[in-house]
Amino acid sequence: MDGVSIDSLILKLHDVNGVKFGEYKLKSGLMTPIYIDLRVLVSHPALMNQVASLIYERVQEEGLQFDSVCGVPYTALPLATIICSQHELPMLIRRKEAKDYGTKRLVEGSFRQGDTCLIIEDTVTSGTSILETAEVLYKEGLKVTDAIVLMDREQGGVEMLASKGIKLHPIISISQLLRVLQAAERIDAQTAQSVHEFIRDNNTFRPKNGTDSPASKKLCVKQKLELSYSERAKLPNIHPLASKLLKIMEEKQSNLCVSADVTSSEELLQLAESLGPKICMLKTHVDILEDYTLAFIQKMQALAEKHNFLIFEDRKFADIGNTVKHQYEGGLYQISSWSHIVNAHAVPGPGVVKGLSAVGKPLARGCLLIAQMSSQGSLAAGEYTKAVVQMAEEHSDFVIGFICGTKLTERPEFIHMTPGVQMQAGGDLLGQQYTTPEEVIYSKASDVIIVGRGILAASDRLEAAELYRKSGWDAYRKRVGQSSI
Ligand code: S5P
Repeated sequence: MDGVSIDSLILKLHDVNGVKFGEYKLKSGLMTPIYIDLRVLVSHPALMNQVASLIYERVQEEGLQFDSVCGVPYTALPLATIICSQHELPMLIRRKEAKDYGTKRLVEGSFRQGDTCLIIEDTVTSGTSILETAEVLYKEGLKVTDAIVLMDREQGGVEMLASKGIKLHPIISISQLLRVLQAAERIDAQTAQSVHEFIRDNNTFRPKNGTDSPASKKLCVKQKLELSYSERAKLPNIHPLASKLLKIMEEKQSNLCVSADVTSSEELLQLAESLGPKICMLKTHVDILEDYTLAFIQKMQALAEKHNFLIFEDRKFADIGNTVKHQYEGGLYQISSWSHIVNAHAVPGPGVVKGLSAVGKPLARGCLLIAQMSSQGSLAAGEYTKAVVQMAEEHSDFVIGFICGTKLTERPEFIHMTPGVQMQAGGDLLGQQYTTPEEVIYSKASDVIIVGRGILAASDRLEAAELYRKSGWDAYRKRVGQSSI
């Protein structure tokens, strides 16, 4: 499925009023700035066919195995019919109410106990409609492992269904929809922003940060409402590099990134060799090295391969797009040629991401935006942080996450990485502030701890790295409910 056909589909859905902006009241009474109503599709047969084809392409891309297909009544019912008819797939119909005569069946069509049924839906908010349909199918002895949805409002449906064992494959996300409509000047930046905010503030899956009581927090953990690193690695919209990182983390049981702030390349290589097995990522400040050479960086890359970690050059780009492009690609260090991940300040505006992306995207690199800083008096806070999150959402084809102190978005595709970590809270004389691995990963729900002097200043660096690895990993297991609390 190519981006062009999705983009054109989004514009057509907007043309036929399938997507509307304004003030609309939801069933729940909540006012929403965006209203998606795809019931209108039945009046546009060409569009209907295009949607059906995209859904079927997705089925093939994912290599889904199933015995029958069921559309969630009513909007997805004709979509399922078209797909099943065109590809000669057996279909099932779920009745909304059992008829009061005859067989009283809730599911029409032939099937065997233990058969797998693929669910098709037009729009997902919380995922409840899909779950209701799945529950009716379960009662008939059917299995449901996957569901495909045309439009995902990104309000927690993917996560909720994953927690119930159903993998949801969205074709269009609301962020993509907003991006395309804004690029085509169908909506302005303010409208896009208000929808982003609404989506962010109305996640149906988990109570908002700060408002949940300790008891409900505990409940969340116990019910395993949070996706594991490996579940997130398989999310349909995830950036390949974020997916790779999450897989490494799970495989090595490590959410530790060592900040290798040393000035000799020999020492850096020694660190990478000895701590390599303990870490998911090695962070460098290449410009503090006194003896940088091409041969050194090649050795570094070989060690990253050998020990399966990613390299993150903490360059903190912060200039106009054209300048950062050169800084990233050229000069003495040619960072883009060896660093899997770089980071950037959002202060110049989206141009900085566009400039870096022009170089990094073709190389399958990724970028972290600095949304918060660990240093005392940091100006990266409040509205600025919110704007950074929005910038990341609008460039999720290159931005894979954030440098931050706490989890900033419920979108599980984004990786949160936190510096300023030591076993004991405190700080240094130049404004650095430290939090513990437990606090960062468990309480603040970040994903990766970045540790420099906590390890570098230890008499036994390997032993210290193992302590941080274990502490970060235990906190993660506790968070996702893989250990007792
Ligand atoms: O807000 C930040 C962002 C970063 S990337 N605070 C930070 O400390 N960092 C970096 O993390 C910083 O440049 C340093 O390389 C590392 C923290 O090192 P430590 O020795 O204080 O753990």
